[in-house]
Formats: sequence, structure tokens, C-alpha cells
Amino acid sequence: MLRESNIGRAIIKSALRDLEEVSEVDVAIVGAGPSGLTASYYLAKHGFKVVVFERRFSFGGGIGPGGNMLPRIVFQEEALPILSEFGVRYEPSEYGVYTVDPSVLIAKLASKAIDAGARIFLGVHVDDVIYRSDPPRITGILWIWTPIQMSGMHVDPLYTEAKAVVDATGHDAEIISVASRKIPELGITLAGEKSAYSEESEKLVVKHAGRVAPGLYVTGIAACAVYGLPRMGPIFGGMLMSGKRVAEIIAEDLRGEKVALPAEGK
Ligand code: 48F
Repeated sequence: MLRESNIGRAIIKSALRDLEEVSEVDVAIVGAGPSGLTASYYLAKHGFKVVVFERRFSFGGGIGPGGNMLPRIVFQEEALPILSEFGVRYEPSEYGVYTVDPSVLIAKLASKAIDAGARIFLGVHVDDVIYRSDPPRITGILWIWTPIQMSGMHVDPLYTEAKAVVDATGHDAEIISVASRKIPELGITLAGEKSAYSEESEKLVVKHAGRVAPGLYVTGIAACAVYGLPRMGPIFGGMLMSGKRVAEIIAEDLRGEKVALPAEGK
């Protein structure tokens, strides 16, 4: 018999178990856009306990709208090995770049990350970090359900402790911004994103992916706001490569050794 009470029980029991499970993780990633999902895949694949918190009730961040809502985004040649690893179909164009259907990229990134063992929670807004002063470091995040945050009511959030927190929140670098405002002793200043220079910025977002303060990392376009880098537009190779790069750096920091993240099948 299908009893309403059992529908509720099943949800409560299983959801609370999962929420308790992510009270403490190796890596907490904020933002399920291209950079956050890519980082979560490589870290989970490498055996780390990874959770991704995403404010919306969907994955993909800026992928979905394509280029000004035309359903294509672009990749450069250097990013093709990552696309192949995720099983994403791409098409060459006469302009020296490759086009991808955004819906395919979203689905493949998310499903590979989940299959590798990453947990993704949707509808979760991260609004602060946990800080310890001796030595100074970030040790986790504070989260609240998005609809509560949007209601404007004050409700105290819950915690997730993590050895590494990754800001993959996109243009506003929300987590690093909070840390820079509330923890001046970390000495973080946000230089602010600069106007588009795609060729440069695609390289720079990979180069600058990494540790911003002990326990706090940046990936994706958030690096532009932190380091004053130029932005790009609907070209996404740098986002995936930046996610992979931050995963390598975190793996090295947490393991205390150099880590090579092999491509699939190697
Ligand atoms: O914006 P987003 O896609 O960031 P990204 O991974 O990729 C940038 C590109 O989409 C694009 C570009 C590249 O060519 O220029 O802009 O760097 O994904 C960021 C995700 O983080 C979520 C947000 O809803 C989005 O899905 N997010 C932002 N702030 C929070 C958050 C927060 N405080 N808590 C939870 N999720």
C-alpha cells in the first residue's frame, strides 16, 4: 500500500543520512558550474570525499544559456582531451574552434562527477566560511537552503567542515569575497574582473587556479575577480582546465605529495 506517511519517512530518513554524511568532508566545492563540476570529478576520482553545494536547483552554472542563448559553446584544441574524458561530443568549425551543445556538457559533467563519487546538493546557498586562527586557515563553510536565503528571514545556517574549500561561484567569487571582508588577517584583496581578452584569460584562469589562503582555493572565472584577470565569453576550455588544475593542487596539498591525475583508461 502506498502510504503518504511512508513517502515522507523515506525522504526524511535518506536525506538526513546524506546531510549528516556531508557534515565533514575532504573537499567542499561551492558552485556546480563547469569549473566546480570538473574539479569535483577529478577529486572524487582520486578518492577524496567531495561535496558540491549549488544554489540553484540545477547544474551547469553559465553553460546552459550557451552564447547569448544560442545553444552552442566553444572549446579550443587544448581542451579536447578533457572533453573526450567526459565523453562530450564536439564538432570542428571553420574558425579553428570546436562547438559543443551546452545540454550535453551539463549532463556529462554532472553524471561523471556523480559516478566518480562526488555528492551534489542543489538548492543550497553557501554564505560564510569557518575560520581558525592558529594557524590561520579556512576549515569549512556555512550553508542554508536557497529559498530560505531568498526569503530574507534570518535563519542560522548549518556547517560543513572541510580540509579544502573551493570557490567555484563564478564572476562574483562569493566565498573569497566573504573571507576577504570578514577575515582581514588572511590578507585577501579582490582585484576585480577586467574586460574581455579571451585568448589571454583562457590561459590565465588555468594558471591562477589554486590556493588563495590556507584551506581556501579558487577555480574558474572566480579567479578573474580575485586576481584582476580579463574575462572571456562563451568559450569553456579554460573552465574545465581550471577545474582540473585546482583538483591537482588540492590533491597535492592534502596528500603532501605530487599527484598526477591520469586521463581515463590510462
Ligand atoms: O558561473 P559559473 O558557471 O562559474 P564557472 O564554473 O564558469 C564560468 C562560465 O559559466 C562563464 C564563463 C566561461 O567561459 O565566462 O561565466 O567559473 O557557475 C557558478 C555556480 O555557482 C553557483 C551559481 O548558481 C552557479 O551555478 N553559486 C554562486 N554563488 C553561490 C553558488 C553560493 N554562494 N552558494 C552556492 N552556489
